[in-house]
Order: sequence, then C-alpha cells, then structure tokens
Amino acid sequence: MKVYSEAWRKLFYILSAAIGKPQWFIVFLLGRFRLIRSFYLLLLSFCFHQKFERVDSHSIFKNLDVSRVVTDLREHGIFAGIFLPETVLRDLHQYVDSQYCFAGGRTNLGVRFSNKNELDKIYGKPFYVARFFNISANCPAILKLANDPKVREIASKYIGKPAIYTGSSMFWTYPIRNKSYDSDQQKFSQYHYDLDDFSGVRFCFYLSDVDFDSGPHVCIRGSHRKRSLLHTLNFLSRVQLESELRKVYQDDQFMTLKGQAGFGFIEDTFCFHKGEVPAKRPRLFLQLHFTANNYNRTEYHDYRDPDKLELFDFSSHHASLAAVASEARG
Ligand SMILES: O=C(O)CCC(=O)C(=O)O
Repeated sequence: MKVYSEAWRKLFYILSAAIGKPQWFIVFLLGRFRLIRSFYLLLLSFCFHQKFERVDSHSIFKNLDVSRVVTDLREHGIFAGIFLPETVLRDLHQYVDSQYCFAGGRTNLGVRFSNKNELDKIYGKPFYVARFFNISANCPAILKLANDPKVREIASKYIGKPAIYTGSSMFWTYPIRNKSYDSDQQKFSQYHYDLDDFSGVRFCFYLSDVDFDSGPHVCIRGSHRKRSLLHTLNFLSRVQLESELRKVYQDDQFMTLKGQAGFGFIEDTFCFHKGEVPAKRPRLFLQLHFTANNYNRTEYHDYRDPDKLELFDFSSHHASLAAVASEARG
C-alpha cells in the first residue's frame, strides 16, 4: 500500500513538473541518456567555441589548474582537492553564526543551530537537515565564490557554454538513528544522481571538519559515463540501492571524501552520490550549482520569500505548555 502511494506521489511530482516547468521536464525525460548529453555538448561546442570568460589574476584559488580540473572532471566526474582560503572560510562561518537555519527545509521552522536539539525534543523526533535560505542574495562570501573567475572558467569549460550560477545549498546534516522527522530529506543519504540540466557541475565545500563519523559525501567515480539501462530507465526514482550499484561499479570507484573545514571538490552530480548520515558529529556543507540553463522561476533556487519565513517560537511553545500544566493541576 505504502509503495503505491509513493508511486502516486512521484507520478504527481512528474506531472506537475511537466506542466509547471516544461523545459526542465525535457531534461527530466532525456537528460538521463548519456548519448543525448554528449550530443548536447557537441552542439554547444559549435555554438560557443572558445567564448569563455578568461581567468584574470584575482581568483581566490591561486594554485588551481583549470585545464587539469576540467580533464579530471570529464574523465571521473569528480575533482577533489580545492581549498577555501582561511579568510573566505572565516567569512562563511561568521555569516552562518549570524543566521537562522530551517529545520527539515521547512520555511516555518527557523532556528539557531544551538536550539536545534530543543526543537527535536518538541517534535519527538530529530530533524536530519537544517537549511539556510536566500544565501546567494545575502551572503557576500558565497557570491564571491560564485563569481570567482576560476570557478566560472571551470564551470563554463565543463558545461560547454558560459555557465549560469543557479544558486547554492548550504545545510547541516545531523546524526540520527532510524527515521527522522523530516524523512523526505533522508533520500540524500541514499545513492542518487541529479538532473540539474543536460550539462551541469557543482562546487562543494565542507564548512566543518568531516571524517567517517560526520557524514562524508560519497561519489561513485566515473558513474557519469557509465549507467546500467535499468537505472537509466527508472523514471520513478533516481535513487539506487548500494547493493545494486556494487554490481555495476568497481570497489575503487566508491570514493568517500573526508577533509577539514575548507576542503572542497567539484562534482558532476550526474554521478551517483550521497551524503552519509553522520554517526557522531553534524556536518556543515555548501554546494554552488552551475548549469547551462536556469529552469527555476527565481534567479537563485535558494530564494524563499522573506515575508514567508517564520522562526519557531520557543517562548510561546513553553508558555502554552506551562498553561496546559497549570490547567491540569487545577
Ligand atoms: O549531503 C551530501 O553530501 C549530498 C547532497 C546531495 O546529494 C544533493 O544535494 O543532491
């Protein structure tokens, strides 16, 4: 019964995408086929031959070799080993410390990081994720990264045309056992691939230290080039069981990315990937998304109407609990 209702939910999602975002729906239908993606790249190479931004001397990634990164990305779908300068990391931390994050990505559950455990207790189950919104518009360090000349050049060369920055996702993942209150968010902890566009790439950074116990990101190297037909033709789900993927990919293709705060990697999220559930410590993660086209209705997908963002009101929650208790006491 549950399987059927999940299938209906997905079908509904697909139909609403077809109506609401018809151009992205074409990506959804065709972008999963490698041949079509390669043809798209070929087409772009005719249209945009050499029309990319040139690197000037102001990139914050001084030692990053653009050609090597692009070659590695084409071959493996991932390039690991890009580091945020201390100053940028500090600016990002200062921004995070001054902001509310939204538990489960729900716009009515704004909390401070330090209050998140209290919210879990109130809801009776932990939240797995807490997301930051409107970061592209409000966080200068993120915009600085998104406009960095080397970031732009890598994204454009890989995508095959001047890349469009479509927004960022910045979020905490927390240690949980079993199901979280926001179980819909737990799908990112299972292997899946994303269909951002026919061509796209994400720049990912750890903003907290990440080891095996703090939910590292895992990527299946080379899986952007090789996909079983069964996985490709599954229009109802891009999520796959690890046991199925182990039948297709070699052990050495499963790449667990650990690193200190500031460590980064660049990924074609058409590769199978996931974020492990942290065993002990929460992880703060930032991804900048670049694609050939922007299919969102807003400039940045991290945008949420500020007038509709609500903070969870701990004091009125405690006040109403106290009122209930005193009523019970008579
Ligand atoms: O949390 C992670 O490391 C993965 C996130 C992810 O899979 C996604 O945003 O699509």
